[in-house]
Amino acid sequence: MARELPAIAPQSEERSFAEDVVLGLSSEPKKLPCKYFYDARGSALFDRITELDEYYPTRTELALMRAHAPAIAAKIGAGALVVELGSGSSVKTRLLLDELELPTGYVPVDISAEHLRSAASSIAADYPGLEVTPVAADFTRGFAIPKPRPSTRPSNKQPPARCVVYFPGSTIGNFTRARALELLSAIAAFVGADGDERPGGLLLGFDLVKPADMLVRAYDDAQGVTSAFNLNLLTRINRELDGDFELDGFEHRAVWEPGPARMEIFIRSTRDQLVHAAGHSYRFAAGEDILTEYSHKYTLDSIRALAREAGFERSTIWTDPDELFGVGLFQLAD
Ligand code: SAH
Ligand code: AVI
Repeated sequence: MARELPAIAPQSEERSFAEDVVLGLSSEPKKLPCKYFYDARGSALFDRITELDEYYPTRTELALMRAHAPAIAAKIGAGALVVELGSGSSVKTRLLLDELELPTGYVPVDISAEHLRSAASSIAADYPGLEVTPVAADFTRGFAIPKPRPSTRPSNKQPPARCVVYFPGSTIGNFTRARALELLSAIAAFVGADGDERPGGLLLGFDLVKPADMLVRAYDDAQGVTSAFNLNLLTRINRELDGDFELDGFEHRAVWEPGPARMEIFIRSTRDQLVHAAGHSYRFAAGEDILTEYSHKYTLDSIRALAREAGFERSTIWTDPDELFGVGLFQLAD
């Protein structure tokens, strides 16, 4: 039986890139969905962000995985099917795969198809016994994952003992709390599907609330890599939707909003201008923003409450000594 992650976007929201751009740039205030950052160049720029001194999340999460992957793997148990949402370069995954006992398969899911294929090939080459089945999809729209192929390995003749969704990188932070709850609830249903020996779980990487100056530096780095990542969205619109954005008329902006506990990322127009894309025109006033991304930060209590509300009854959380970042294993009751 193929297993399906139900869509969290209602049918009416299943819009194309062109439709989202027309809608977002015609609305007041202007906005664009952050999932469109990730064309081939966007994925490469994100990888550069992960290496910046200012961008603490990746190195902190990697250190947490290095320290705790054995304990995480022991809690997950043998024969797990690992489904990773927003797998990107699948770097952290290796630390998990190195420790898991006879995983049944690895299913990386990412919207950035080219980047996904190259990361999946590299994992398949380095883990020869593991069945790697990349799925190029928008994970908010629901997708089916192929049934693991029976192999000659005795462990693979059985259905997976349990399914674990790996969702690292604090990508959960890019969703509002309401959307995060919908996504986590869909994941809880997905890992609790009938037919497994035991219910599975969610291994989640989430970013923690911290002083504003550290957050702003992480999203507005000195080398301007995050700025290039943000403005690449305009380059993508120019290329794919026949746009005429002049990049020197726009700038990157990153703001911490303590109320909703999130970074808000904008592209600001530096002058009055008229821009065309996807067959429509859009007027920008000097100083007018396009909201391109939210990056929500959690507390240990707020992430536990979110997971519990989504249906995960058991939680184990690991954090670094400075409590910059968290990795949580959220499980359904046996
Ligand atoms: N997991 C990696 C990458 C995080 S960057 C890490 O921890 O470093 C976010 C990743 O999610 C990118 O690879 C991007 O292409 C992917 N992504 C973002 N929105 C997505 C969506 N709606 N559906 C599928 N993939 C998405
Ligand atoms: C992928 N996501 C979790 C990153 C974040 O930190 O919100 C994307 C990012 N945006 C700017 N820098 C990094």
